[in-house]
Amino acid sequence: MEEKTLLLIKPNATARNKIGAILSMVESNGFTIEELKLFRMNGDLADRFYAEHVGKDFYPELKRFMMSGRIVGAILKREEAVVKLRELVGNTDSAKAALGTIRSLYGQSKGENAVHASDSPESAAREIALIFT
Ligand code: IDP
Ligand code: MG
Repeated sequence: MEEKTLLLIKPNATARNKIGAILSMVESNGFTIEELKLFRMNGDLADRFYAEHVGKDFYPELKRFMMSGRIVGAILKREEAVVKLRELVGNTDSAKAALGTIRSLYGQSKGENAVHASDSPESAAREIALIFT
């Protein structure tokens, strides 16, 4: 079934001019870009977007990182979009991400891992509503 998911290109990847390369990978892998947005995340949006992580030991670092620069948001569409994008993105920790995945190519660490991808259709709907209001 055709499905939507949310991709965020995080500040470490936009700062390194990898927006085009990452969007190109996504399009080459069968995703259609339905909507696209370049923006900055403020603290309030970070807390709402990452509600499940607020209070964890790494959250202050994550929040600082996500507020540190430009972010690209993309609504992507294809069959099984959520699972297929998570596969293309790879493991959270860039060092553990499989060869050829976005995080293996453009991530620098577990925190600065180049992209976000929704982890379920429900998360995708919630996150799309937060970013594309
Ligand atoms: P995911 O992005 O692969 O779904 P989550 O566990 O949901 O991974 O974590 C959300 C984001 O928080 C990660 O993408 C990463 O940027 C950051 N993060 C997760 N764990 C750590 C950590 O141990 N140290 C620093 N940052 C982390
Ligand atoms: Mg997650």
